[in-house]
Amino acid sequence: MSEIKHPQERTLIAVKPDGVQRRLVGQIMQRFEQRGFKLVGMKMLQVSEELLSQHYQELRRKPFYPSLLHYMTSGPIVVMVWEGHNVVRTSRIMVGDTNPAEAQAGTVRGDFSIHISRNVVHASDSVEGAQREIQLWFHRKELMDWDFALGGCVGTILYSWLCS
Ligand code: IDP
Ligand code: MG
Repeated sequence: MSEIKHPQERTLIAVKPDGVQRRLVGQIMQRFEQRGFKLVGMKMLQVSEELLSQHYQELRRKPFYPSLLHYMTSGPIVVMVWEGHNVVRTSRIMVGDTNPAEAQAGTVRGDFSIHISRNVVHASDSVEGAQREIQLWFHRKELMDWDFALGGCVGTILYSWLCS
């Protein structure tokens, strides 16, 4: 059996301060692991307004931007990079609508939140956006390019279609 390597898509997921304070980090991570995505980066930090203004550059002129800054700097966040087939689109579906009132049950926002100003989690909204955000939040060496230690197809059976 030979293993075919494909370039894998990556996305940025962050548990926002309300998610950390409500002890939801584990449950949110579990959903991504359970789905089959691969964790390649993770850290906890108190984010600066400078970094946030770059992250949310498209929202700087929105009326809610000052309250968004206040919310996002109200405590530490946990920021992660997840990898896998179609991870950007699939994570947006898993996270649910920006407004939790519209988010489907079964999504992170639909299960854990009720108001748009406290929606628990961030997920990149496009492949290009994800690349920009990953570069903004992580140094290259903070991202782990790991694989199944035993190589070949051992372990990849559950998580990948790359074995042939
Ligand atoms: P997204 O997080 O689903 O990608 P965006 O439109 O990119 O949604 O907005 C970024 C974040 O800004 C939202 O997750 C939410 O925290 C906040 N936000 C967006 N719209 C509103 C609003 O109308 N009132 C308050 N906060 C908002
Ligand atoms: Mg967004």
